[in-house]
Amino acid sequence: MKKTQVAIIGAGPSGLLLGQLLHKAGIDNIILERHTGEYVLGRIRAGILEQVCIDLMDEAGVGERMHREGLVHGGIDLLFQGERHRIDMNGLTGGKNVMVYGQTELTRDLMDARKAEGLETVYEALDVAVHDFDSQRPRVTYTHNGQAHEIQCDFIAGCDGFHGVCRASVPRSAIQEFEKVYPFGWLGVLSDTPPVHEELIYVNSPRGFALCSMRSHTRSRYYLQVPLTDKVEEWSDQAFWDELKLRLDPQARKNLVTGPSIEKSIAPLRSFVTEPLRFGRLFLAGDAGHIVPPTGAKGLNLAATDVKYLSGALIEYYREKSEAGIDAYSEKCLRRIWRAERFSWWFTSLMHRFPEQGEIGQKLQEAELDYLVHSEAGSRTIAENYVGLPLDFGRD
Ligand code: RFL
Ligand code: PHB
Repeated sequence: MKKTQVAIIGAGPSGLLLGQLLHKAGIDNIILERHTGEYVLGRIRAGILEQVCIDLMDEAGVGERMHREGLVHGGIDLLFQGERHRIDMNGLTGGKNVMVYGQTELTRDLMDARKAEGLETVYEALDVAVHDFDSQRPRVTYTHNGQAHEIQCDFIAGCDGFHGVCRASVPRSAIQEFEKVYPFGWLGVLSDTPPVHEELIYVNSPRGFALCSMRSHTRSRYYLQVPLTDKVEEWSDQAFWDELKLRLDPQARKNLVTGPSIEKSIAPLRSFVTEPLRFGRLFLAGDAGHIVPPTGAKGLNLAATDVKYLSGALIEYYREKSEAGIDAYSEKCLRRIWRAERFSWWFTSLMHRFPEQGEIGQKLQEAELDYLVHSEAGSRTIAENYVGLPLDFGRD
């Protein structure tokens, strides 16, 4: 039987960041991860960090490479009716920016730091089960290399993503779930080609949404809205580039450099929130508690805010013997989560083609976009949400 203060389930960005922040504060923790480290690093996901996330990486002492290699962006382009319009996020928010730095890189930095400090992460931990979190002595059981193990802990942090075991272990009567599944997915391609533009381009076209993103000056990430029935094997690289070109403006089409894909996958789009996020001594953080459609680039950033609040609450518990922080955790997170859910849902609704809404749906979206890009108030509403609303937003 092992003992630790906080047992963390999941070695994605939430679990690793939490582990690092707790360790910095002298709080012992063990991470259990179902997959191998290479598998976790192989999942190509988020690319955009808000300032809150950047600050947290610094606080965790792992921000050095991010500042060196990350690309600072002060604006995004919106493309509709064949024309591009820049949203000057920096100018509209009093100097705020976002940073292009892949989730893979952020995860790698956190993994390396954890390894360098000799902290325990059990990869390929199978059959993880959480027990007695409604008591003072929670336990976690799992098998590793065919052997059964048990950890006794003070708290369990469920950082195990949407399909994890923690949320699923909460009695149905204690939890409420809110969900919306969108009738399309994103087909993503990663390629070692220079990005088509120096900032991101979000595209509303009658053929569907597209996004031109990047990981560096030499690596691009592109997405296409596709029907949920599409299979990734049916999309050749050539078919992907051809379709992307049809959704771009003439200038971008001319600038687009194509090449072989180094990753290609389809992700479904979902809005999902769990209430509450705390069940006795079990906490949910990141995708374990909520999912946003990726259009607003909010998923990883919300996970970072949960972790900020959770690490703060646990540090307060151990240092000051106060439960005020852990009692407030769920409510504090949910307020920010619902704001990001709203923005992500709205931006998704504005930018994607909803076939059941017909031609009038497309026309109304174009009229709304035309208003937004030509109104300072409209542009600012996009800008301030995209860079991330202040942590104390709405607190009088
Ligand atoms: P993760 O990354 O899913 O990690 C959870 C980890 O838990 C492990 N696990 C278990 N371990 C042990 N036992 C079990 N029973 C377990 N069950 C699961 C899993 O193996 C995994 O390693 O959740 P986390 O840490 O909360 O991180 C959340 C982010 O990954 C996610 O919100 C973002 O990727 C969302 N997202 C984006 N977010 C942004 O902020 N900006 C973006 O630009 C952005 N782009 C995206 C995205 C997500 C996308 N997809 C694929 C949904 C783009 C895409 C296409
Ligand atoms: C990405 O680069 O993967 C990315 C960027 C912005 C988004 C979603 C995904 O809104």
